[in-house]
Amino acid sequence: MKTETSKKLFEEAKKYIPGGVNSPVRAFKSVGGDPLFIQRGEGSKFWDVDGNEYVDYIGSWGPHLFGHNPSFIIDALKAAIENGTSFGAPTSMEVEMAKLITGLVPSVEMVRMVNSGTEATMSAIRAARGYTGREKFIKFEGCYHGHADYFLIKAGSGALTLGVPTSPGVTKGNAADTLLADYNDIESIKKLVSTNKNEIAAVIIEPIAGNMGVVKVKDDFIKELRAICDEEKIILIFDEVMTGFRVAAGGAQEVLGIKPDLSTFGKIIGGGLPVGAFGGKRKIMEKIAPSGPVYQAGTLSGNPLAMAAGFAALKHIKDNPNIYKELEEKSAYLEKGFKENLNALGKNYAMNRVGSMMCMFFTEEIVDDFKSAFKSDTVLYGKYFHEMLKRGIYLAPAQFEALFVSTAHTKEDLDKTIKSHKDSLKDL
Ligand code: KE4
Repeated sequence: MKTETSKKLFEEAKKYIPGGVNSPVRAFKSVGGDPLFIQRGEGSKFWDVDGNEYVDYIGSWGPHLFGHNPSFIIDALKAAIENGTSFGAPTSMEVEMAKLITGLVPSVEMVRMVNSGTEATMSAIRAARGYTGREKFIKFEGCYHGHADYFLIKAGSGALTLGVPTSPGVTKGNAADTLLADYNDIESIKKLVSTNKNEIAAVIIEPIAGNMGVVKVKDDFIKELRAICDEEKIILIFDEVMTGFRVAAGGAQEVLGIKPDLSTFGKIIGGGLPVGAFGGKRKIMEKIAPSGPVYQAGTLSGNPLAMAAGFAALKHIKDNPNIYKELEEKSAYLEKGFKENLNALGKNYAMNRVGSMMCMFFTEEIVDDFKSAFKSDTVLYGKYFHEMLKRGIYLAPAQFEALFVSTAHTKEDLDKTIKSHKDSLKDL
C-alpha cells in the first residue's frame, strides 16, 4: 500500500502542529505507524491522499450516521451558504434546531447550542453547579467527556491510549472537585455521596460508554444511580455526545428508559460540522445567561452552516425512524460474522455492541468497566488495526474506542470486513 504522500504531509505537519495532528487520537500513537491523510469521503468509504480506498468505521468519530457526504446534508449546506456563513445574531434555524432536539429527546425541555462536545459537557457541569450552589462532581474512571481541565482525571479515549489519563497542566485546585467512581459499581457512588454529603452538584456519565471501548451500564446500576441523585438532589448528566441519535432517536436514555436532568450532545447533531449542545430541565436551563446568572457563550454557537447540516441530519432521523432497524440489522450481521470468526479461530475475545457502536477487546474476560477493559492487549490491537488497514478496513486507531456502522455500509462492505477480520486475526 503506497503511503508516501501521507508520510510527506505528516513530516511537514509535525513542524507546525503538535504531533502533526489537531486531535491526539488521530496520530496512530497507540497503534504505531504514521497517520493517513484523508482526501475525500463518499458513503461508507474514504480515500487517502495516495488514492488508497478504505471502508470507514470511524465516521469522523461518530458524526457520520449516514456515511460521508449524504446528499440531504450537502444540499442543505449549499442552500445555507448562499445566505452567508455567520451573523453573530439569532437566526430562525436555531429555533427550528432547538424544537427538533427537544422534540426528539423528551427529557430535554430547553437546549443551548455550542461548538463541541467539550463545550457541552463543561457548560452542563457549570449549569449544575450554578443551579445547586454545590462545587464537586462525580465522573467515572474510563469515561471521556472532552478535554476541560476537571474532566482529564482518569479520562478515557485518547487520554487513556496516550497514557495521560490525568493530564499535566490540570491544577490540583481544578482536580480537587472531581470525584472518581467506578463504572457499574453503585457502592463506589454511595461511598462518595456519603463522604461528600450535600457537596456534590452532579454525576456525569456516558450512559453507554464509548471511550473505554464500548461498555453498557447495567440496568440495576443506572436505576439506582437515578434514585440516589433524586434522593441527594444531585443533577444527573448523561453525556450523549457519542450515543445521542446514534443508538436511538432519543439516545441512550431511550434505550435505558432513564431520564437524566441534563444531557449533552455533539457529533451527529452537527452533521459533520462543529456542533455541541447541552439541555434538559427548564428550571436548570433557565439559570443560563442571559435568562439567568450562569454565564455561557460562544461566537459561533448556533452557526447557520452548522445548524443547516445538523438540522438536515436530525430531520432525516425524524422522518426515517426505521434507520435504527437498518443500523441494528447491519451491526448485528457484522457482530455475528466477527463472532463466527473468533469461534473458528478458537479465540474468545470480548465483543460489546449497542446498536451501531461496537468494540472487540483483546481480552477474553468480560468487559463491563474500565478495569476489565484495561486488561486488553493494546499491542495486539495495534497489529490487528494495521492488518485490517492493509485490507482496506479503517478502524479506530486505538483499542479504547468504538467502531461505528452507518446506513451507508452495504452488505458487500460488511462481508469484506468480516473476511478481513478473519484473515487479520489469522496473521497476528
Ligand atoms: P469533542 O469536544 O471532541 O467534540 O467531544 C468531546 C466528547 C465528549 N463526550 C464524549 C462521550 C465523547 O466521546 C467526546 C469525544 N469523543 C472522542 C472519541 N472518543 C473524540 C475524538 C477526538 O478526541 O479526536
